[in-house]
Amino acid sequence: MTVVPSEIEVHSYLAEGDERALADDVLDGLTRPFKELPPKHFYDARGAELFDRICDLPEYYPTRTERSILEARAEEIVELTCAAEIVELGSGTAAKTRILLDAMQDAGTLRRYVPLDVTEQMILETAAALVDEYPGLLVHGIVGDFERHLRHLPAPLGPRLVAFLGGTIGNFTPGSRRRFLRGLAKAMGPDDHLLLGTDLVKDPTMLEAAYDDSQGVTAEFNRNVLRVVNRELDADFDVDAFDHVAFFDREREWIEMRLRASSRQHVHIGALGLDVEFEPREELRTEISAKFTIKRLGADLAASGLELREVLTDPDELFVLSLSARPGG
Ligand code: AVJ
Repeated sequence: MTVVPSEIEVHSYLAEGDERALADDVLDGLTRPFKELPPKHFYDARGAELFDRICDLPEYYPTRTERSILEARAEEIVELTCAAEIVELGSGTAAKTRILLDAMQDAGTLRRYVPLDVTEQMILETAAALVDEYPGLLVHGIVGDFERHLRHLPAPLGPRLVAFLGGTIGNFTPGSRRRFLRGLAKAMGPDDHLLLGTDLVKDPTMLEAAYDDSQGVTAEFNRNVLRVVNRELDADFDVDAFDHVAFFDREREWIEMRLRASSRQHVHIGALGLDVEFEPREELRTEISAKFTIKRLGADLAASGLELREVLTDPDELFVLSLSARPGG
């Protein structure tokens, strides 16, 4: 039996509805003329591990760049926000969060960490490690989906820093991005700040290399979504018959990842009683990862009821961490 220290509480809002969400997305996405699956289904245990490997790839600059900005500016972020707690959306292993927690501890403002993630095990392990590392820290974990469960955030213990790091905001299409940010703004109080990580528009060669690495880790990550569908929905995708495709769409300013059938494919999805056909070279879109200009970032935030207060970037302007808040707050 595991003993959970009293500083930790974890609430789960995911139930059987979870597999339903995959089933709905598969039914929706694979019966369209232009097939598509949302990227959130990449992240089973194997997908999360592959993503961790991506973050360490030489071509994948966002993770280390965001970390370097955090290291350089954490003290300033804490000073500007007076944050007593971090609410982290898609917290994962909280690797970069510790930089902020350290700065809050040094400033004497640190009270609580509120991680929100779909993986309960990850939240439990991270919570246990953090209460050891930060004496007196409270952890209120939420096992849920940041698109659906923001209303379950606990009442604040002080000024909140809502952290949405890594550039994950780029996975939203422009319309749903603003809807999401609007919901976030509504969940924030006048003393709260949003710390948002966004990848910037840059040389397409550099962008495309980051999503098509020489070791093929991203390709495996991409194909992993088919393994998830095979396992969870009793499907029979021939995973190796799909090639990894990644390109920068210059007009839409986003990276798009697709899986291309190398030959005609018939796929049966047992749990849905659904048969899907892929023509030779037909593509399935698996992810968009939007890249920003600072101007568009400000416009998206403003349209969502948030005011851009600080733009923190690296010397090469590859990535931005922005601080924003409700106007007047
Ligand atoms: C986790 C969404 C930020 O878009 O860069 C990495 C996911 N996909 N390589 C990104 C990803 C392919 C990543 N995010």
